[in-house]
Amino acid sequence: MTLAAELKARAAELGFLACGITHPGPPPYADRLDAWLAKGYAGTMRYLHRQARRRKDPRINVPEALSVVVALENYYAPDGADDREAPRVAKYARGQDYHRVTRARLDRLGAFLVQHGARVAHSYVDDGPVPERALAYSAGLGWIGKNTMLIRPGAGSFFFIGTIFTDLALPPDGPMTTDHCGSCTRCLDACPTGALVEARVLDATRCISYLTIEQKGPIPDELAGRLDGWAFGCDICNDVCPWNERFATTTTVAELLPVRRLGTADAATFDTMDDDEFHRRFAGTPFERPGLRGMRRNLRAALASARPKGDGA
Ligand code: B12
Ligand code: SF4
Ligand code: SF4
Repeated sequence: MTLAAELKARAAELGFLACGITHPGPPPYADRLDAWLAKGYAGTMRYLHRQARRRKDPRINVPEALSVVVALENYYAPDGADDREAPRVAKYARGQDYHRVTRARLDRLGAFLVQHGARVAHSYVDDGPVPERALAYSAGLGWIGKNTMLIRPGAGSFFFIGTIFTDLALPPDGPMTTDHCGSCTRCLDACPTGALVEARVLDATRCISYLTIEQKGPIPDELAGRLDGWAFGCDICNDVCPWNERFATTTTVAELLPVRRLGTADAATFDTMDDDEFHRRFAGTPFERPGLRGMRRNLRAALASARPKGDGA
């Protein structure tokens, strides 16, 4: 077996959904990032402007790197009845923190590379200036859907993308050039805030995920009424995708199974909670990012925007 084949077998053994290899040089479609930033679609995520040079040439992050190993980590578990009621939490945030869980598993894959002669095996998962979808695309792991997600045939898109930059020269996989969206426009039609302004272009400043997690200020009135009950993140453009409906299967990673949801009672609880209690209850969870003030804002807006039960929501 070649080293690349052994590596992919090791990734499967560790429970990763798929693993591919690409090179760390500039991806040919880096101009899409410039166009997106120029339109102001990053909103207050200024770090995306600051990191643009590194995202357009990921090798700058780890100059010794000759290859990037990309691994997909399934986080899917089906919604229970409570998950469909406001206040809703996106699936990716219901389990333990993936920055820790997935990073630790990537490091185990990195250890395999070191055992086979690598001196460098640096892993990232949503914690560095790394264009993760672009690298996963180049590594042949899926195509970029009209909802901007990396989608994998036979698997869907409910996974995290992790990368390992290594100084081993591994044979790169080719990109998947076929567009499997065809004439489907379900995600574009379903987005309640019109954030998918055209196929494969997302205006983050309109996206519920950005409004409830990334930005600090009040949610603009025009959009607050359209949250459809979401209090943290949003899964709509993934949930409606036929590739997820058909192929999403429950994760085998126990730590990513759901442990976190918000009951309706939490709206009042957040209003009366102080910072100490918030920290005690939610330290180390994704809710730390918006913080207590952000979660108060989100809960109020989510409940106010929820459709009445039985309204097909
Ligand atoms: C900023 C960010 C956001 C922003 C903006 C999202 C966006 N679509 O740009 C907000 C807060 C809205 C967001 C939301 C979500 N996010 Co987010 N996010 C990121 C982050 C940190 C950077 C993304 C970025 O650079 N965006 C700018 C655009 C221009 O870049 P891009 O989408 O990556 O597109 C590149 C390539 O896809 C390629 N490309 C684009 N179109 C095309 C078309 C063709 C034909 C080709 C060849 C290439 C190509 O070029 C682009 C430039 O490099 C990444 C992690 C990372 N380090 O990359 C996670 C990441 C993209 N997010 C992720 C997730 C899970 C989510 C949510 C599902 C969470 C949730 N449930 O609320 C939603 C999904 C919303 C959506 N439809 O995208 C995952 C996506 C996994 C996947 N299967 O694709 C990532 C990779 C994190 C991770 N490590 O797993 N996110
Ligand atoms: S995550 Fe929700 S708000 Fe954002 S683009 Fe998808 S459907 Fe629209
Ligand atoms: S819902 Fe349809 S158009 Fe949107 S990403 Fe999925 S297959 Fe593509």
